Amino acid sequence: MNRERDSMSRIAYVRARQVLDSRGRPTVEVDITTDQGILGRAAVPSGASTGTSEAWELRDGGAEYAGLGVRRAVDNVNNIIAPRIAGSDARDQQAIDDLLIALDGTPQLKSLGANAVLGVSLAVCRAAAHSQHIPLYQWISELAGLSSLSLPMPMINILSGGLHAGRGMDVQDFLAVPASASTMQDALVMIERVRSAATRVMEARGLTTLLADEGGLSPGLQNGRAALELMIESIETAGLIPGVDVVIAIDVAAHSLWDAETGLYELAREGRHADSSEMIEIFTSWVDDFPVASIEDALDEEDWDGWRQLTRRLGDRTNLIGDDFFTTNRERLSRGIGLGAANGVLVKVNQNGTLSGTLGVIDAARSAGYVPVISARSGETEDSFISDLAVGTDAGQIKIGSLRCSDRLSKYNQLLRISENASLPFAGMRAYPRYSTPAVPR
Ligand code: 2PG
Ligand code: MG
Repeated sequence: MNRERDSMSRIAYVRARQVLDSRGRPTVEVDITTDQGILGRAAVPSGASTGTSEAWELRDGGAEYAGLGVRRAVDNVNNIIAPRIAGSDARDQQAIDDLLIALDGTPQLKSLGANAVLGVSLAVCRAAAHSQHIPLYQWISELAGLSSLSLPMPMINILSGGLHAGRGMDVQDFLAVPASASTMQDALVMIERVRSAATRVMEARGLTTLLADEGGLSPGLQNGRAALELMIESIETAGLIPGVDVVIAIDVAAHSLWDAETGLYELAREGRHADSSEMIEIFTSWVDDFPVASIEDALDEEDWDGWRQLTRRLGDRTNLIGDDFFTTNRERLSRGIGLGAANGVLVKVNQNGTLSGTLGVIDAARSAGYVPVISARSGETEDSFISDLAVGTDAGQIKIGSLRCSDRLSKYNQLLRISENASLPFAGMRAYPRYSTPAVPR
């Protein structure tokens, strides 16, 4: 390593500020500048349906922004973290992440705030990539120790309910996966057809076409079956074949349905409660009757036994993804793997708190045969880091939101830019080994 390269990656300045996310809520943005004036900037996302074990978002309390300000986290970056990492080489991602965790000293990063820590961790990574004049995804792949990269298959929100749409439906998201797409461009063309068709179908039925937090539609339907039928009708109206061209993914976000007092899932729109085994029956009937290739957070984050039963029942037919269930946390994932609970993991950088920790979770998932899905949060910014993360880790899948709103499109557009590198293959349905296309299309 020569001296010039050395100083190019040396951190000179660290500066955090409070900016606003896609819900108009404060979040942390961090600038890292190297000795040679190269800038790495990153902004931190934020969830609405959050898992209890997520790394800790430090909020100010008080009156401004209803207590959601992040000035304390910003101060922690500027006053505590900055002097400790100034002079470090931005390419030493693992060492810097380790230092951040040690500086915080709590398991959930409660003292500095995971929003402070993550902002620095991601900005360091970008500064290192820029200072070496290589694409961010390439630098991430080097950090992850991978040589094969790919463009991920997207799962794209069409209909939303739960905490993303005023609880208009019990289930949080119904997403479309463009199964027959052979390129990233193809994938987006197909899903935009489905998204527009859904709008037309809903208008014709007199349903509201107002947007949910991630740009999906929020029809406010009474049960999951009605939403699945609307998905099928939208795919067909788009001139595509359900189960062949487009398959369905679901994010139940069951933690927000769980009533800890009764130990039951509250399906408020249906006007009933269900226990774990009744929930599993419901999902089995959906998988039997519709081309459902992936179900996320089908059960509550502490319903370990339910998850095991669910995986026994459906794990060889569909992807079962843990979001709040695993919270991008190595210990929770290892416990799930040990129990045979789920077969995939949602990966959210802010649930973990550092980039290195996130890469460790992806690696652990892959070693156990669990499929990773790199995911945005419902509160996002223009930062497109996760697009490069999905490519650089060869994750095979990404979940960003609908093809609406610039906070979502910044990430799809970054995937389009990355796809100009013709040497990168499109992952296609590689991450859905359990799904089999029906012999006779519906
Ligand atoms: C999820 C995410 C993204 P949130 O539940 O998977 O859809 O939502 O960021 O609100 O947790
Ligand atoms: Mg989820």
